[in-house]
Amino acid sequence: MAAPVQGLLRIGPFSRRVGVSVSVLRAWESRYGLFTPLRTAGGFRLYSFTDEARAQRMLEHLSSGLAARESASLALAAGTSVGSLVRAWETFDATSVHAALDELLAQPDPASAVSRRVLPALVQAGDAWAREELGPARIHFAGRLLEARLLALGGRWHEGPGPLALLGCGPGEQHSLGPLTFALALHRRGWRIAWLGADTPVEGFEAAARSLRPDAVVVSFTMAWTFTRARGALRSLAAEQPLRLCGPAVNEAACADIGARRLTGDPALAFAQV
Ligand code: B12
Repeated sequence: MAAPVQGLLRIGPFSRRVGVSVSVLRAWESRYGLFTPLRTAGGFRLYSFTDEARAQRMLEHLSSGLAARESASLALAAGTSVGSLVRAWETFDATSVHAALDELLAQPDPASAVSRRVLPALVQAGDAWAREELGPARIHFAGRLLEARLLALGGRWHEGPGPLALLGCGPGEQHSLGPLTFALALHRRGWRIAWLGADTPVEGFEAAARSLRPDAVVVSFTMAWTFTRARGALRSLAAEQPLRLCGPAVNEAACADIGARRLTGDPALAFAQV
């Protein structure tokens, strides 16, 4: 029997969260095996983010006019590995995280799988976890394991004859998954990658660029304060190097002011912009 885990919901709150009555949820579970709740020592069922995602998919299929059985099998089939990934993040189960990522990343273009499937799940789960006591720990656990896997995929990305991109996160900035995904996609299109990682001083980019002479320098910012603080230094960097800025904190007007170009859209597809 599993002990109660913070962030899991009993059937009443779960029913309110997804907007479906308790009796209908029970029917979906017993007839179609739609949910896989944990059991408390006292025998209560506890529903997770994965169950919530399945309920949402079930509702979408039902509203598109499909029968319940068909909706349930589609809801179960779609996102099986993302569902198990989120469940594994929630329970700090590193073995299952790696198993789900093995499946998700085992394809010719892993950057696309990361961008379309893994990161949206992380953002959605992260925003939900942010309200919970265990939330920061889960975000760190999930984010750092994913970062390690993406870096492992880039193990030999410095090799090859192609143009060179120097990439990393700006000073104070730990959010590396967007630029890492971009770097993987760029490497797949023939670029070599020099990765400076999280929290890199602008002077670090400057010195590395003088030494490596890259064809593009890409700096990422997620939080407004890290970007605002770095703007002056970025202006000097842009005067010397082919600077591109990316991430949610960056906007067109600031890039124009700095003298840099902005990379936008899906990190797995933005290689066409360099
Ligand atoms: C994972 C995560 C972390 C991990 C990061 C691990 C890692 N190696 O990256 C860790 C645990 C380190 C972390 C720490 C913190 N985090 Co955090 N984190 C997240 C989370 C859950 C996901 C971020 C992510 O990777 N998203 C995936 C990217 C690709 O999506 P995106 O950022 O939305 O970017 C879009 C576009 O901008 C574009 N894009 C992004 N990068 C690039 C690159 C290129 C080249 C291109 C073309 C496009 C592009 O693609 C995306 C989709 O279109 C978000 C939740 C959220 N709602 O975003 C919070 C979030 C970003 N974190 C937040 C905060 C507050 C923090 C902390 C301050 C928390 C704390 N007190 O410790 C620290 C700050 C650390 C620091 N100094 O940077 C806030 C930021 C609020 C804000 N805007 O200021 C968020 C939004 C959570 C929230 N709802 O409050 N975090």
